[in-house]
Amino acid sequence: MDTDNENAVNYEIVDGIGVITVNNPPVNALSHAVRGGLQRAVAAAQTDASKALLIVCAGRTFIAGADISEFGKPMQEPFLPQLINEIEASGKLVVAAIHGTALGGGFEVALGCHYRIALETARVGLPEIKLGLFPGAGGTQRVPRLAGVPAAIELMASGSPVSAVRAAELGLVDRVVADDLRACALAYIAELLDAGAELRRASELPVEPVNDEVFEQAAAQFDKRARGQVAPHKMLEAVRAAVELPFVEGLAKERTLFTELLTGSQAKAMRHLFFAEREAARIKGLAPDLQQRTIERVGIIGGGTMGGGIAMSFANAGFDVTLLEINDEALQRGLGIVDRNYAGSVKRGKLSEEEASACRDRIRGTTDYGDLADADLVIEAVFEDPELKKNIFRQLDAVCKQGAILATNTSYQDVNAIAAATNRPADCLGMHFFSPAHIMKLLEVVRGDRTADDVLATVMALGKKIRKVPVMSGVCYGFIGNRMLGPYFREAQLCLIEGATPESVDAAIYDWGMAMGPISVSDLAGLDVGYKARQALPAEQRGDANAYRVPDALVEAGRLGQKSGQGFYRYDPDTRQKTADPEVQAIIEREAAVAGIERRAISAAEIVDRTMFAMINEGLRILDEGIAQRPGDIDVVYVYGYGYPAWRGGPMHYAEEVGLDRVLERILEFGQTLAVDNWSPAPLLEKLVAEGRTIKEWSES
Ligand code: 3H9
Repeated sequence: MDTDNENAVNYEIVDGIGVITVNNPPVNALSHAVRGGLQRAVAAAQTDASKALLIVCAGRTFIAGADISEFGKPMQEPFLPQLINEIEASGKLVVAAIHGTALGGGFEVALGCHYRIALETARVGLPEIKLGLFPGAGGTQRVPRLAGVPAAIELMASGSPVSAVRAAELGLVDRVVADDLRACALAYIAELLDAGAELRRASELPVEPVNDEVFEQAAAQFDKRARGQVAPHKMLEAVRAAVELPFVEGLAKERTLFTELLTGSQAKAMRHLFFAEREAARIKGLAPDLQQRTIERVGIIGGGTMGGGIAMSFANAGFDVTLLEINDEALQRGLGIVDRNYAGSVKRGKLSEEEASACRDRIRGTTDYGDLADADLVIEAVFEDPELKKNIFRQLDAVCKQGAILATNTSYQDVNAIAAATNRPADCLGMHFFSPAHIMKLLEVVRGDRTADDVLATVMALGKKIRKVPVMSGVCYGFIGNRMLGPYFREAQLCLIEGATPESVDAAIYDWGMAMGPISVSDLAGLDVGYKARQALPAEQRGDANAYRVPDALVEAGRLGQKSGQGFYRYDPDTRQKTADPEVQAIIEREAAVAGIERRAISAAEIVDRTMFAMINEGLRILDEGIAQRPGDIDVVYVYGYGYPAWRGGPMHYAEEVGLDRVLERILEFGQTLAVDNWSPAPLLEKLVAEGRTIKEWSES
């Protein structure tokens, strides 16, 4: 984005109306140049021949917000709240004409105008919460005056944009038109002038009083939905100020709170993720003009939970899907799961009945590989048996048309070996979805040694089309995400056998911000999964025995996790509510005694440092080996696939925040003090600490 774009704002008088056009591609963000241009145009219009003003945008969208890349740097005048006050104070009528998305500060500019007209395809919203902020240019004061306090809280807390029609219902948009926005806006202005319409300033409207409960309920919800985040609570404080204080004082309060957030660590972390997510979509070294393959028909092999979820992701995005199972019984079972999932989406209000049935109709079942002959992409999603996967790829090689992309959804297997089972390894790669696949956003795209560039580019772009967040990984055991999970789980288990309890390990990690503690995650995934995987390995490849002694003993006692009603915890068969189980405590103590471990008190801080730093250490190896392209890619993987708290920015960002020297110091300490030394520091960590460089600096050099 060109922050010094001198032509970012154009002003001309057209048929007596001063038309201010913002033109700052790609999304018309409110850079310094845009703010300055708007200010000059509005000021000029006060004394020129114009009768009224129109603010409109060139390109694909209305202003999409403040320029996020300016955050964290010294702000230059004019500041946005001041500019918006000047727009609102205009002595001549000002109308905003909205197309695309009017977001954040962009929507706040529109709210500073006296009236708003929008295309019916437009969306408006206040997404600042996703950046660890809340609207900081009058949004918290003007929206409650226009739409009422409950609607304002909902809009700002969700961060999700609403349609122009919904915005009109809420009183945030005054007119919605089907097309020809500029002409309609000019006609609307003429109408308003003819009618002698008042200069309706949102700041002058009263706020409808609300019961205190509205704030209390919202705060209670944030404690659940946005656990650990400060911005939602600060937003409530600002809205409360709108209710209790005159506009000018409310605005000042908003500014103070907003500035606190802007300079805080949570907003920094979430800003990092905003840019990391967009960067992750780019593959270094690919030709920019690479021709992508056309993907319209998709085949999925395996109608289990994973295959069904993947099929839904494609069907929901408008693709034709053929789901293949080994026999009719398995196929009907798989399609049954899909039906139930769609019913669930309708029940939760995610899809209407009609939408769900249209999506479902795009999925057809088959037991015949011949039906995949025309598929542009086939994704294998059967269970983790390397021979079975290779066999499937051989069959696909025989039936699929030339140019079709063949993908495996494996979580751990060697993608190169699977690709080598075909005569077309260049067309093969990994597409690792996360369960439940129709909901989870992450897609690890695994590049095999021989994967063709256009195949990779096609699948990365496809990931976006099916509304996932695609991140590329090289081939290694577990790719980026699951490979880093190994040391994380190891340390969680070691803390357990050395003295913690399932509850204390889970509580430490959950309170730190992860969506779920690692012990509960193991129960959810099924303890037999890891057990079988270990059994298949020779003893010397299974790692530190103390890290799996307890789960092995649980499996051998028939405790497989949630699915058998008991694992590390006991689960209520109806509610799935978990409770601690003294039997498990006895097993832990017995196994510790067998291993000769003297149990001791383990603090929450130790649990957090051991699990998190073990994960970071592995992340640094992954970077060094080139498995991940950048540290930000790893962060995106963890936030979108593993319930890592966005407000901590991901494991690599967290490492930088803690300080790499501190991470190294703790790792060395653990290596010296813990019974088994699992703690050799990643060479990259030692190198960066020695050189006094950050991971980001290294990655960008
Ligand atoms: C705010 O407004 C605070 C105020 O309340 C108070 C201030 C005092 N700034 O997403 P895309 C870049 S906070 C800078 O791929 P799409 C983006 O990095 C802001 N850059 O496109 C990318 O660059 P590149 C509140 C931005 O079509 C390119 O534009 N607003 C900004 O999929 C294309 O982006 C938001 O949070 C920005 N604001 O989606 C809106 N926005 O090509 C954030 C985008 O180099 N933006 N870029 O990677 C979005 O949600 C989406 O970009 C949007 C378009 C829906 C607009």
